[in-house]
Amino acid sequence: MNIVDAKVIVTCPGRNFVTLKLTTEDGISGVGDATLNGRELAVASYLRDHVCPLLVGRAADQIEDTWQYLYRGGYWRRGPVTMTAIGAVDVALWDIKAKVAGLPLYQLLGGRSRVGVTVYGHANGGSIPELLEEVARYLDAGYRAVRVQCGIPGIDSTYGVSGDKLFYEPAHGARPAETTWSSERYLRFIPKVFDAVRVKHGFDFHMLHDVHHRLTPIEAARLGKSVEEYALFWLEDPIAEELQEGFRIIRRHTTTPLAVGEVFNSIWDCHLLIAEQLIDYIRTNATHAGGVTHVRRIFQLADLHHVRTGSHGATDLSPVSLAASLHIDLSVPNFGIQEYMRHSALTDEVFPHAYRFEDGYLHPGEVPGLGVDIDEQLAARFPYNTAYLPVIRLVDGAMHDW
Ligand code: KDG
Ligand code: MG
Repeated sequence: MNIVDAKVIVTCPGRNFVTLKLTTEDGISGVGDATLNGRELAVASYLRDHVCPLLVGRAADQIEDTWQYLYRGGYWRRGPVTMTAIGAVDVALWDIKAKVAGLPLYQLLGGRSRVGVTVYGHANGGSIPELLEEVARYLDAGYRAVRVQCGIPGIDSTYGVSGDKLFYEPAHGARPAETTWSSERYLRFIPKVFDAVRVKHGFDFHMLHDVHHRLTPIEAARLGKSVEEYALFWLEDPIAEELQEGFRIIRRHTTTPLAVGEVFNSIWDCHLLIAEQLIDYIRTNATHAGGVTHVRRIFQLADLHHVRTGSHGATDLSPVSLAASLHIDLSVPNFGIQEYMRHSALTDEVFPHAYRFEDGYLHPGEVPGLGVDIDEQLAARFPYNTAYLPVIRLVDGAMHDW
């Protein structure tokens, strides 16, 4: 059963998404998410110009061989653009294989290991009182885990805090927005945020927080140590992550659990973090880290070293990506938690899907394959719209990690 068509669909139903759709000679199609926020067209071109011509005529059922062909065969390995492109092909092929089998994908990955996929929602507020109200909203809606992000006095814009409480969308405009950052102010204020949340809402739910790569290892160590009493489920991306050895410093000083990996694109970005048990949760996702095939390899390595999963699930990953994560989450033994930011109603219309939220869990559904499609006619009505992620500078004007 050969692939006869490989199509790249770029659409912007409120935000940009790139989708790869593969079709076989039997008329079965599969989809993969190829969205790389702020660099979407680079992946679209990589696929259109360099990968799609190689896929037509290949056997759709040889997933591992196709992965190796694109990874080893490209000579220039790894990197977000390459691995997102390979990931889209891989996920689309798994979608096809599961449809041919007539089974939801998780059945091909070993079957169900749990009743549902525990997800965390995103509560954010410009101030502590506003955040406390948002946390209440998530708990009332049945969430068992909530990420808390709060505005920091004296800093004009903080990661994860938005005016629109339903949808957090940091990518905007023809040039990156610029704001100012102060780690000193953040470090002074953020323990008060965790304290207020625990005082108001107690300890009977998982509380998470994303630092978004902004601290140095010793600052992160101090933060982790100073907030141990609030029992965070995890402290996410405390530092820029290129230097895996940097985590040894944090680990030496605190028992606050650490989660990293949304910007990683291969096992080589995290093998030391995992093998040395420097982290507790690995957040790689099938879209940016080479598809179901490669993410499962990372998660299996993690399982050997008591590291659990926590896949990235921001809204710049399409519903195709979320569905792929859910099938993996449901089946792997070392699942930890899944990020869940709701997509807009328009995005959900462009990507009709079978997954559903109930009682704090997401369920991928029982439809054969991923259980997600793309409405190509509707998608065509929303052309690509340039949008960059923001950048930040320190008070003295120096560039910092957003
Ligand atoms: O494109 C960047 C976003 O995916 C990222 O900023 C979201 O940090 C993020 C998260 O944890 O979802
Ligand atoms: Mg994050």
